Amino acid sequence: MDTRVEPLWERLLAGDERAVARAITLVESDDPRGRELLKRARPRTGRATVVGITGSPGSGKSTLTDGLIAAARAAGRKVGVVAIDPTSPFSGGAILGDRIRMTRWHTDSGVFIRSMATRGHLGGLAAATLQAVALLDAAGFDTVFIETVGVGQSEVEIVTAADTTVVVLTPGQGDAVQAFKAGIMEIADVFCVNKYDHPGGDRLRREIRAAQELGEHGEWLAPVATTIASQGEGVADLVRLVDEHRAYLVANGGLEAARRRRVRSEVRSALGERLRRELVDGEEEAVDAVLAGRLSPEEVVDDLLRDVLLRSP
Ligand SMILES: Nc1nc2c(ncn2[C@@H]2O[C@H](COP(=O)(O)OP(=O)(O)OP(=O)(O)O)[C@@H](O)[C@H]2O)c(=O)[nH]1
Ligand SMILES: [Mg+2]
Repeated sequence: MDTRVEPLWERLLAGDERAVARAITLVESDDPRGRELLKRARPRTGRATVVGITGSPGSGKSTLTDGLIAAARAAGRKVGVVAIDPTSPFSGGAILGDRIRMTRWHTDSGVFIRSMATRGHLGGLAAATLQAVALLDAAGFDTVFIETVGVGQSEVEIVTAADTTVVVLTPGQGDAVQAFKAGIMEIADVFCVNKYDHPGGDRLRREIRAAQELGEHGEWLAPVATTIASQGEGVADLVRLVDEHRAYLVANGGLEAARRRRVRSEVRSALGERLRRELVDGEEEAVDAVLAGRLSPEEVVDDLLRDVLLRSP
């Protein structure tokens, strides 16, 4: 076992991008070699700055990320990007927009970009994503961006596991209200009103402020950047606000908390997925038992859980 991962491990530690790509694939498919690499990588994590970027489809997340990559590169940092591609139930494939908008970095060995489909993660999407982040961290990537459309429990779980979460909103879609309802306001460390060239940007900014005054917040009140990402406008300001949040975390012991959240998300996602997989086997039988009046749903759940425990290694 060890002999098989050894060369890959060495290359991973040296920051070799192809080794990182291979390791992530092994982890995604729940391969024992992936597990071994992760185990070795774990003690070497905790250095990277992890920034989550979330917002509705087409709000400009990738364009903004592109600008954030440029700033990080200018500061001499190595950058990893993990973009979650919502897998369309119709096309069955991943949307390639994320990659396309960041192609200019493909020749830069200091930038690693990976798209992950939302489907087909045996260990859970949040777990697989955060494990990819851990591998990048161990491989010496200084900043890791996670881009994700802010819908669905596992996506929110992923993005709240970042050190700093940027919520991207755009004018003219009643977005502040929607975001408020979807509980996305609370996860923002920094807001970004993108497409500020569109009408209604100022109004959206005011709506965010108003919503913040109503809601609860701790010491840190998420600031609002206004950007025209496609023209690079305001991106420097966004970078500054993200850096300020980082400095705030450093000064308040918040990085430890973020790291803890990250590992918790990973464990929770992996546990949920494992249980779901194990339970699915006995599900139909359980439904039959309830339908036939032999057992109550609660009794069926007790039985299923007992079976899982008996089977677990
Ligand atoms: N007018 C205007 N267009 C923008 C701005 N920022 C991005 N765009 C455009 O909006 C479109 C979507 O941008 P992306 O960066 O791909 O958005 P995204 O949120 O990553 O999209 P998904 O990953 O598909 O959810 C592209 O055509 C961008 O060029 C902006 O500030 N103003
Ligand atoms: Mg995108």
